Amino acid sequence: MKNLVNLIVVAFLFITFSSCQEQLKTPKLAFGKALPEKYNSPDGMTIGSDGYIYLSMTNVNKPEFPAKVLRISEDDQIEEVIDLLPHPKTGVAKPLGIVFGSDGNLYISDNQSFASEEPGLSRIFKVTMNGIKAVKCEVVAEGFNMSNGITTRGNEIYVAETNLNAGGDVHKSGVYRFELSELNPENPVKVTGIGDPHLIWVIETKNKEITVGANGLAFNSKGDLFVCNFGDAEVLKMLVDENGKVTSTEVFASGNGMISVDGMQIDTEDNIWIADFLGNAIIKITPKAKVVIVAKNGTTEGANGELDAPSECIRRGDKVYVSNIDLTFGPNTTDDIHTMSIIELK
Ligand SMILES: [Ca+2]
Ligand SMILES: [Ca+2]
Repeated sequence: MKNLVNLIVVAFLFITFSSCQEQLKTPKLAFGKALPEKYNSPDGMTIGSDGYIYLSMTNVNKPEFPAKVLRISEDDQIEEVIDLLPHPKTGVAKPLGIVFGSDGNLYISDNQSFASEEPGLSRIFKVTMNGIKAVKCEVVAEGFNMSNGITTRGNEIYVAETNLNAGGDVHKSGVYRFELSELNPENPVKVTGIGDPHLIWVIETKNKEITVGANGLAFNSKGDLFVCNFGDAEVLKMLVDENGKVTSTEVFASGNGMISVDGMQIDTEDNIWIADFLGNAIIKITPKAKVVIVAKNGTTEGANGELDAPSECIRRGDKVYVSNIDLTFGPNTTDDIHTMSIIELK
C-alpha cells in the first residue's frame, strides 16, 4: 500500500513537473544568427510610431565598438540609427533605457557606471529625430550614478536611478521625473540625489547581497507607474499626479518564481513584461498581478536562442524580443556569442 502511495505521488509530481515545463515557451535565435562582434551587448528597447523596435546597443562587453542606437524592422532587419556621444572622461557611451518623448525625439539613459567607478558621470541623452533620420545626440541631464530604465507619460520623462549612493548607502535607489521643457541641451539639468526636487520617490532594497535597486519602469494605459526593484524581485506600483506628486505606492507583485526584475515594458493589453536577469527568465505579469514565467533556461552561451542573462524584453505583435546583455554577474559569465532571442506567443 505504501509503495502504491509513493508511486502515485511520484507520478503526480512527474505529471505536474512535465506540464509546467510544457507551458514554458522556447525562445529562438533572433535574426536566425548571432549578432556580429560590433553589436555585443543589447539592452533597452522601445517601439516607434513607425513600428520599428529602437534598441540600445550598449556594447559593454566589448567597449572598443562604439555604443549605438539600432532599429529592428517589422521583418526583423537591423539598421543603424546613430552612434551615441562618448563621455569626455571615459571615452564611451553606455546606453540602457530608451524611449520616445511626446516631441518625437529619443531619450536615452547613459549608464557610465559600466565604464567608471567615479559616481555622478551618468547622463540622459536626447537624440533629435527628423522622421526616421537621427539628426544629433546631445546631453540633457547629468549627475546620475546609474541612470537606467526610462519611460514617458504626456510631456514627462521618468528615469530610474539604480544607485542614489546616499551617504554610501548602496540600498537606496529612486525615480526622477522631468518635464520635457526642462530637458534643454543648452543647459542640461544637474541632478543631485536625495533632496533634488526631481527625485519623486526613494526605494530601499532589502536584499543585503544583491543591492541593485530601481531598474525598468513603465506606465500602463491608465497612467499608473510600475517600477522594478531588482534585488528584491518585486514590482512596485505608484500613482503620480500631473504635478509629479506621488499619491500612493504599493507592492504590485513579488516572488512567485521571479529571482530578479530588470528591464520592464508594458504591452497594449497592459501586461507587464520583465526580463529576470538572475533567473534567466522572461516574466509576464497580467493586469490582475498574476505572475507567469513565459520562458526560462539555465546558464548558457545562447547559441541556439536560449536566454542568456536577459536585461530587457518587449512585445511587438505576437513576438517578444529579448536583449541578452550577457554581463558577468550572478550565475552568468560573458561569452563570445552575442544574441537576441524571440519568443513566439502563438
Ligand atoms: Ca552569449
Ligand atoms: Ca553567457
